Amino acid sequence: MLDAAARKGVTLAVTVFPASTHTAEDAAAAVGAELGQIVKSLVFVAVTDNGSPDPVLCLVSGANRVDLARLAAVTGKGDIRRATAREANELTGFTIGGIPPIGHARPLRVIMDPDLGRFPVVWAAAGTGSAVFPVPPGTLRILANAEMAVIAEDIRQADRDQGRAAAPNLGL
Ligand code: 5CA
Repeated sequence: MLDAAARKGVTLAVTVFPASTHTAEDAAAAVGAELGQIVKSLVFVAVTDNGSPDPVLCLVSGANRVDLARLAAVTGKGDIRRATAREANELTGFTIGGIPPIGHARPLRVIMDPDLGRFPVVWAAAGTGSAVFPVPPGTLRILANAEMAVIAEDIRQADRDQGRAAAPNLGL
């Protein structure tokens, strides 16, 4: 993963925590960042005609949830679902909770949630469930060769958890 960044001229500084950074909530607590500042690296698969899973990696703000209909529209793959833990491991070479946004076993199509761009720096998993690294979202997009597209549900998970309504859509 560090090699993948170095090949593009970027040096990443990994922080290893004594506590778990397995989930976005864990990582936010360990780093002292907002939940929205944590990058979730979520693997989805579309089923192809020959039956082999066609993977898509979504880099999603920790406060957001992926909307499968939006992901299907963005990718043009109608039949898309969350990868199982086993599939995610086979497709990336990493285990859930530590899947990094770059440096996978083989190249994956990557879609990035624009909400990550609201922060000067975001934190992503560095290959294990206790290691993360900070990166400006624009740099992450370049390193991951990611397409930016709205793939999250409209209501942020943080608002849902706290029973708040979504911000009104004023059509602006
Ligand atoms: N290290 C943290 C923050 S950088 C991290 O990797 N977060 S994560 O969101 O990218 O990975 C955890 C996510 O994996 C969970 O939000 C959950 O959506 C997903 N997940 C957990 N268990 C499974 C499973 N059995 N199958 C598919 N997805 C799973």
